[in-house]
Amino acid sequence: MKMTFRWYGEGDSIPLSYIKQIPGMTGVVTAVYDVPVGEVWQPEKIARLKGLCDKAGLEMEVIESVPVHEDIKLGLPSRDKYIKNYAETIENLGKAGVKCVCYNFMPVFDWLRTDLHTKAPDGSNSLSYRHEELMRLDPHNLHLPGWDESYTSEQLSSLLDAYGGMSHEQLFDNLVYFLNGIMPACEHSGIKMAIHPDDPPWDMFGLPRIITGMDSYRKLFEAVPSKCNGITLCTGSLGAGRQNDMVALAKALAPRTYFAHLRQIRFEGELDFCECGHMTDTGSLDIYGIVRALVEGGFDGYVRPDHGRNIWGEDGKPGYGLYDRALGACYLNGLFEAIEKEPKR
Ligand code: DNO
Repeated sequence: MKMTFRWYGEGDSIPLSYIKQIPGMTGVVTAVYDVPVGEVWQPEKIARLKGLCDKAGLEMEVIESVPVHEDIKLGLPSRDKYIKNYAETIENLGKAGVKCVCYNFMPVFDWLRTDLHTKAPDGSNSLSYRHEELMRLDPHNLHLPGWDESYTSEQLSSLLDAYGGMSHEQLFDNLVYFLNGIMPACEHSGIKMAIHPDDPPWDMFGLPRIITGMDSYRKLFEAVPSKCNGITLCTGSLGAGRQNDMVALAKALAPRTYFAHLRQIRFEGELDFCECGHMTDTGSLDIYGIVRALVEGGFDGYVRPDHGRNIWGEDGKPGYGLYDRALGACYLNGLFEAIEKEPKR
């Protein structure tokens, strides 16, 4: 296992030198942010980013994300051009030593929350989701921090129309078409793709979502058996679906899990949840059990602490402040060390 930390590039308020000071930190998970979605990431841009990481003594082996152009998800004729570009980006990343690429296949929107600063009694604040509030939001005017948006506000409405009536099967077929198109580049450059689950794992605003639980993964691996087709196990995303037994999922999926986003949530209603610190005792997911299941399942990928709270007066990017994620990394490192050092049972 390699512990990593998400870093939003030079625009991030958290310097690499601070990340390096977190015990056990091997590298950062980052991206080239100034290339429009769908265009090739040129070697110079990648090299610049890697140079900054090298200088800070941190590896850059995971990219989150190379965003997928909406035309690919929509299955438009123009997708072939974008798939070709994506494959070229993969080749360029492989040459720079990248080993794993995280991406998602959610139509239009990435992760969704209804409040970015829900206050806890201890004065900290975190992200939360209330389904009724979401239903009241206007999808035509929605942006959240950290999204890799491939559209402008003006394009959003026509994009929502373009998806009108798209079935889960169509979207899934478009995902398979995309993966088949890039697998040769992945195999050639030694890059493992790690699809991020839909967050939360249910349909939104009438848009289909297809990476929501065990059945999705069974279908996905059957359709694209290459070992370069793997997953990002995001406990907070999948775990928001109460039907998902996260410990069982972690165990079953460990060999195809190349990247793990480990975080805690607390259920507050059938579909409602609030994010909280990483420890098992603070929320509804068995983080200890999940880590144990990963280790016992043979997981040997990258881990990052996921969304943290804002604590100690920090006013960080929602979910991505320094302090609580650093605490999360230490907690997770402790769990991994303890479980990995147990004599084999
Ligand atoms: C949210 C993140 C997601 C993730 C993308 C991957 O905090 O986990 O935005 O980076 O879905 O493509």
